[in-house]
Amino acid sequence: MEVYLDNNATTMVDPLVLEEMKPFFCDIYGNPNSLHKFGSGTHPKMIEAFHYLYEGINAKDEDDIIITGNATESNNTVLKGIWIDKILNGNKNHIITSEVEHPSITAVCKFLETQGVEVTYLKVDNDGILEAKNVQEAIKENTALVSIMWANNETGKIFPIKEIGQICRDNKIAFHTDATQAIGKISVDVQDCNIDYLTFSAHKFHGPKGVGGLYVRKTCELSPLLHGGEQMGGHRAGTVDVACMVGMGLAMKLATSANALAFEHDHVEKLRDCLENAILQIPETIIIGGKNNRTPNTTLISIRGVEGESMLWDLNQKGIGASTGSACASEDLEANPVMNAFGSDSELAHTGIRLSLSRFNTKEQIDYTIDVIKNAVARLRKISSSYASAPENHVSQL
Ligand code: 7TS
Repeated sequence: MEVYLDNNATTMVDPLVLEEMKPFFCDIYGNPNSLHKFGSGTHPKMIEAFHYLYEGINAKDEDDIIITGNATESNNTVLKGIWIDKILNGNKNHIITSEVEHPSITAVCKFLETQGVEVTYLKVDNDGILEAKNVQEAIKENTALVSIMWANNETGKIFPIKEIGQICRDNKIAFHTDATQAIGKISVDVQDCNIDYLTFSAHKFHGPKGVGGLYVRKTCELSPLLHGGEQMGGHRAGTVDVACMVGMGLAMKLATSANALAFEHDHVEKLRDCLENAILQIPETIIIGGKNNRTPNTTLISIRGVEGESMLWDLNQKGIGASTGSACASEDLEANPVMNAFGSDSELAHTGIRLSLSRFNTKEQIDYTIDVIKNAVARLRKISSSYASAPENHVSQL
């Protein structure tokens, strides 16, 4: 059996989305900026896609959504745009973010620090939660931007975005949230949460890879990252990938409808809990960050005595795809930085596996995965020198 449990890395394109995209490769291939009918033929579906994107995050008509290449580009656009507008050409010099953001935020912040920008990296507590009051306390006279993710990609922990949005609004500070892992899993509403900039990426919600979006509230215009033609009203030059944009629009509609979000809660979350509870029956297993306040599809579990990488190998042999954490950080075998941020000891940090589900997973797949994991734990603990040598583990616990 094949089981894909790495949906926080990327998702399968929904077959309906694929069908929607197909005509834009051969039949309706004009450049949307051309004046002839080949170009304008692309417009109705592009307008529809924009409509779905606006509706999906509850943007107002007068706000902007810029189509980008991915979440990484959206995040870079916000941070570097703010740097140009408010720091290089303004009188501010401080950015607030968290220490558990995706590298497309933290690596940009590290770069900006080399340019003289001051960055505060807020800590999360032992449950992986960031408190809104920490944002309030970090604000200074010269704070240009607060950038806090909506949901963490490793743990699924949801941050208090509405409260942070209110704090930023009260202090007249621009607020960006990376909602890459929130869209399609929980309700995302830019108006309700006072958001100025919001990042999303189609391939995380069953759309195609290579396309993302950046919501920009009216009155919060940014210098563009890419200068060139007048595409996207000059906010992001370069011919848009029409097929991908149209696919992203439908993917957003399918992922954010009331029915879809209910299904995440009623189906995906139940499968995740079933998987998680079965693993928790194995002694010395814990959910990193605990069970509260998470996206419905994600669990990050530590199994004592079992290296995350070894577990992944066993799972892969049995047709199951999972992760030790973010694929973006998995080339090196350093302990997972997000787990370190939680104050986990080093063993815990090396033993995490992230299982992230989607609406396409089934109960049969989860039952199969539970069996495979139980057998893998028994095997790997038996051959683990550190686990087997601990006197308390001499009696087999499985
Ligand atoms: N922001 C968050 C919160 C993410 O989880 C990711 C990808 C990105 C930005 C970057 O997205 P992209 O569209 O530019 O690729 N996260 C992961 C992950 O957790 N495992 O692999 C990729």
